[in-house]
Amino acid sequence: MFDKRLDKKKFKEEVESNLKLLYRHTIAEASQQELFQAVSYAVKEVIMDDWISTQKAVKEQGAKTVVYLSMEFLIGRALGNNLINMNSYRQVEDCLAEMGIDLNALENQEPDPALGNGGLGRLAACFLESLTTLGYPAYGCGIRYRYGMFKQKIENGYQREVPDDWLKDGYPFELRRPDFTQEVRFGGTIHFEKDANGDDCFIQENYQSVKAVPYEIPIVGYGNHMVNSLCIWDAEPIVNFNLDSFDSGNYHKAVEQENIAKNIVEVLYPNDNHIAGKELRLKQQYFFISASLQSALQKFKKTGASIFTLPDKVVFQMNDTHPTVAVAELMRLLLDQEHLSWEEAWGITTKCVAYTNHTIMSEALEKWPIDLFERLLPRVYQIVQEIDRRFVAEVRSRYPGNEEKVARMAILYDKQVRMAHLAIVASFSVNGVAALHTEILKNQELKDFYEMMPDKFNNKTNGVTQRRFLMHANPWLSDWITLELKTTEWATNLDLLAGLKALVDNPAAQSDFIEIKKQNKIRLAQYIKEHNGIEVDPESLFDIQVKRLHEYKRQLLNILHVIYLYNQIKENPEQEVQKRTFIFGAKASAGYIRAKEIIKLITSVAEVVNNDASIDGKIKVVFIEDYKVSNAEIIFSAADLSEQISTASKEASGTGNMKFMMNGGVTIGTMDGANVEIVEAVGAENAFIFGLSSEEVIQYENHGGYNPQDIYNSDPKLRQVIDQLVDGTFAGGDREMFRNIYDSLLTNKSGRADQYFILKDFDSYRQAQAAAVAAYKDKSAWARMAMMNTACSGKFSSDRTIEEYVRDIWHSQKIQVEGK
Ligand code: GL4
Repeated sequence: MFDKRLDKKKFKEEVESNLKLLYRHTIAEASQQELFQAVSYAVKEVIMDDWISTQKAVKEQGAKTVVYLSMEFLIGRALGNNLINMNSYRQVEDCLAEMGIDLNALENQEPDPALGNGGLGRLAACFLESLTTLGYPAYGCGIRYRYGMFKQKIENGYQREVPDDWLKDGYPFELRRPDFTQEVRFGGTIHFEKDANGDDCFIQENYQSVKAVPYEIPIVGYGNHMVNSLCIWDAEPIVNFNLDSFDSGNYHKAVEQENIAKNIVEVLYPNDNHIAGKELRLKQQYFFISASLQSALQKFKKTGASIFTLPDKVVFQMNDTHPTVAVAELMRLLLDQEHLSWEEAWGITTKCVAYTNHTIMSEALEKWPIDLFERLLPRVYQIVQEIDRRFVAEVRSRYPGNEEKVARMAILYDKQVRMAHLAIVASFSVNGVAALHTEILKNQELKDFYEMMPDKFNNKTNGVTQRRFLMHANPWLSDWITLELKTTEWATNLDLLAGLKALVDNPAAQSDFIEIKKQNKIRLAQYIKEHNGIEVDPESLFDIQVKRLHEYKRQLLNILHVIYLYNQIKENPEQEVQKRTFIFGAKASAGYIRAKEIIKLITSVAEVVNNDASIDGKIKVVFIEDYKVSNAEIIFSAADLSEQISTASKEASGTGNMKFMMNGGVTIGTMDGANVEIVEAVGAENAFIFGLSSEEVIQYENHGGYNPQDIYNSDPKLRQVIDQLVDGTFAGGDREMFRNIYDSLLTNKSGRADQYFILKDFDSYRQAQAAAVAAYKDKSAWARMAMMNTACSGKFSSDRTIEEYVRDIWHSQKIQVEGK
């Protein structure tokens, strides 16, 4: 239904007037970027009314607000999605076409706001969208990084990082809100003095401070006129850089302040599942947390309610440990500004904060050196000390004489602040992100805490928004679903997809489904041709692995298997084989050398395989440059096989697995993360499962690993593949290029040999691959399988996830917004 306010004539006039106002241009004179800006402002104009009425309704109805605290929000492009959620995509497309403007081309002008690394940041974005679609008052708090996730260029097969200057043309959807500026203080010294009333008053001196200025981005709900906000903080110097400084000799000071402020929000740390532990990162954390909490308290106090009712009105969800300093900052505000007693402040804080754990990777565990923490945040550190002192006393009284337990559980230990412990101690809820992950937290990683406080622990299996990853990403499939189900209601009730089960054996429906998949494969093939210059055959099986590059995600297992296939094809040139295209997309953290070596291996194998005329194009390998939210939408819809092959126990959940599933991609994967629940939903016969179980992996790990040499010696075909890493086959004769990868698999030069069980799982993966290819031969059986995946994906909507958070953790209420 066309949004009434999006009157065609008015919309056209608006676009023209925006062009004139912004650029002094007419449509004929405008560049595509200028048109994108003008159209976006016209759309924002409509959003604005709903934004205003939503904020009014939130105030009036006084419902409990969810504040999602996150260092990352990987929101992706907004124009297309806002139009989808306003139910106006097709109408605006037509309207623009009448003006000679191609909406799709304009969408491609939008920078991809990449304020996140991968799954964790994208989840935060899906959550805000679902919260809004479901009608809950909520907002996200994060950082307005000047440079987001770097852009990836592949040069000579290697990754090169290019800064992501996403703000260079101006971002039309954001709104600067200088009225809500906060001051954030770092460092200095602290002491107490008595104030005029004789109360203890806390004094901080010689500190550095910066101004935190919020920008708001509208989060548009689907078809409900509700608009929540993502609030991202920019840092500005307190002393404005002005010409007077020259005269007063303050020039240096002014420049210094400017630099301190600029530095804080300069760049997103490009690490996923890994902590760099840099001082600037702690500054970023405190900066956005202090600003967010000060601002939330101010908003609350304006209502005139007693501070003791804060937990009835707001809940702070901490997205991993990155925002955990919020625990101590909230205490600080309640103690020093509201003058509450420790017990009162702790009572409120522990009813307001909840924590989500997103990983068990040990290198991702945040621990800050105490001396750094204390120097940067002297008052906050005092508070953490007191929280620790009280908690340790509690552990001692609960487990008398068990000093080992105390050492394992303390917040301050070995000259470090353990952020996860602080988060767990203060939070009223601790959740994992998939059933298996939560069990591992309870029984392994966080066992001591689970035993002491079992009621806090709960699971919330991740989900993704079908508005972006189905409706926007796959319009052909979306239209077909609507046609078959005779309703668009699946847009807000994804369980309705189960209705498609009735069609999986229907030949006409199967051929529709196959045809839609083919169209999506053609679209991706065009993208690959344009961006990689490689021709791929849309009739071939598209086998896709897109996600961050990490050893535990095992892109290496995938490419080793490609090498194995290549060898087999070369040895048996006459044998009929299924034509396949192996597609990879992955960014490696800038400092993660092994990950970068694996990218080079993939691109090198691609080079050899794609240019070997003797295999007649039977397999092709493509590494898609710069994997990001916008091209992800094209990629998910085109997959036949979805590679979810992490070492069991390591992938907390995964969310790409869900995006593939919705779009009819069939999983080849291990029993890890949410794969377990995907298989449960779709049936083991509609997925290809292989490899060690998480229990087996954990068993091996607890006993020092296993010996990959045994496998290397007993499997000649696998040995050939491994040897090819160091015989120059894929390195133009260079025997050293992939030596480190080779060593990591066979020796324990740097850590345990084959730490991620690649050799151990290879044979089982090879069999699963063979089974998948055999199944693909039967087009009808494959279509059935793919359709079953879409039909059973209802559970993996982030709407379901959010309803569970609301039911078990947040207890917030929906609000009504009047759509005009
Ligand atoms: C992650 C997990 O690695 C990933 O499995 C999960 O789906 C995601 C969202 O919960 O969180 N944790 C970190 S750290 N980065 C992720 O993507």
